[in-house]
Amino acid sequence: QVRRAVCPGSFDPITNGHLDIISRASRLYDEVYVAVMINQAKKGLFEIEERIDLIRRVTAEYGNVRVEAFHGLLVDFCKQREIPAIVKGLRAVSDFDYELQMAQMNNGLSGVETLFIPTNPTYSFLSSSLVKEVATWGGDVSHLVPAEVLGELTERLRKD
Ligand code: COD
Repeated sequence: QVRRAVCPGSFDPITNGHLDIISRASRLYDEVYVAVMINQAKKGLFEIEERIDLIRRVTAEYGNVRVEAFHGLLVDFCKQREIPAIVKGLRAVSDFDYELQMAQMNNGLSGVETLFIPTNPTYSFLSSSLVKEVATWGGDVSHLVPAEVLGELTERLRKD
């Protein structure tokens, strides 16, 4: 039996913090899905297709990671692909409140389990929104995102 898990998120854009969790999950499971969840209320900096393209480029080396977009409930994404486990990174206690709620809701909805991986402390302060804010004002984020993302980010913010 193939062991599958999903790492869900917005990934607008993917950071080294996300990548750390995805790479660690890829060592624990046979197949890891990265689900780019579509939230129509939140217009991002990157289009969904651009986010997917960036994630594919930076996870290609792992060999067992598949990247897909999804519009709907995470539990339905899991059901359709027979994925029994959600893997999330925990940055700090402050993440835990909301993550626990979502984990319990998802388990109640469909029985899917959520597993937490403690963030590499190097990335415990890192989020996509802070990266965008710092980059907007010319701050150096080169150590916080993969090189592919840095290139796109600089280009994008220059255009806007
Ligand atoms: N270090 C380690 N892990 C990190 C870091 C970091 N620095 N930053 C983020 N992560 C991990 C966390 O596990 C985080 O949850 C995940 O990456 C994604 O992060 P983001 O910021 O890209 O994504 P969010 O927080 O916007 O994602 C929320 C979801 C899209 C997962 C959630 O809203 C969802 O499941 N939506 C689908 C609709 C649904 O099913 N709703 C009901 C939920 S009960």
